[in-house]
Amino acid sequence: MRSGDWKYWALSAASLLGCGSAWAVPQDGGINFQTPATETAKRVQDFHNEVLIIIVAITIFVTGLLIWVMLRYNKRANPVPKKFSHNTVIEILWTVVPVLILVWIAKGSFPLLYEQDVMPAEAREEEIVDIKVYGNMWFWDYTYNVGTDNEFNVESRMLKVGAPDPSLELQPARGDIAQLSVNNPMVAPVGKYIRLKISAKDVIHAWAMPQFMLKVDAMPGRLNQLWFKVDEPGVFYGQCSELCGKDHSNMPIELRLLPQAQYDEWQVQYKTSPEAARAYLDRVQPAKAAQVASAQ
Ligand SMILES: [Cu+2]
Repeated sequence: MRSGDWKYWALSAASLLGCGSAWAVPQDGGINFQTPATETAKRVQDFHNEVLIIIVAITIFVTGLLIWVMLRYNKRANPVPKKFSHNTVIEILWTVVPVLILVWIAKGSFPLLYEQDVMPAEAREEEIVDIKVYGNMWFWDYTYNVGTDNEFNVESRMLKVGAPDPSLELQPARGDIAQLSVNNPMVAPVGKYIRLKISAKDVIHAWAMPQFMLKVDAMPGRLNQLWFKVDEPGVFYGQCSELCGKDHSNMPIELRLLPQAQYDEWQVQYKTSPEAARAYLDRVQPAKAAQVASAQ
């Protein structure tokens, strides 16, 4: 899509108005959030919109005050200034009103932070899937079936044009997206509560998934937690969001959500070989088809 295109402007205007769109991947010229894919993400975006209104109102009010003071009380307009230096009423007001605004923002913000971290009480044990996420310089690795005999680890590395290793070659025909697609995507089942245990093996990274409005630092020596539940299969993209070194930009996150049966089969295939698992993923969920479907 080119910026001269009428569609570009129409869609930009639509996203400005908060209508959103069904895009699953970042788009050229996009300025709003990606479409929320979880209930939590919807609530976070709604909260963002509320806070935006408050910020705009405060900015207009303060700008208006400044202009009024500059025009009304400059040396020419007001040659003999008054000498008073206190006004109790106004001083109480400009303390209490901002405090009330901040309390109101905190009231909306803290429950959301808690919600992103702690799974809802209705999540039953058999609906919870734990995946360990580790940041490394400069790739992610994911551990599945943590603590069981079936535990295995998958390294997820960014695909590039002209990569020295052929398995890391970017294939746009397959639906690969530069800077976002990886060799071994993270895979999780739909309709389950996916609980992520996030840490790092060297420096601080951050696991971020815009469509879920989730982001948390991956800290060496510390375990952070996030969870999400999505009811439709799909392909989601995120990136490391903590400047972690020279190849920070080489740490995208590609997440494939599959129905449980396909998730189980992907695990079986991965035991055979990572290549077999990748081929299976491309067969059941071609990234290109997912992009086309979500752009409609
Ligand atoms: Cu990183």
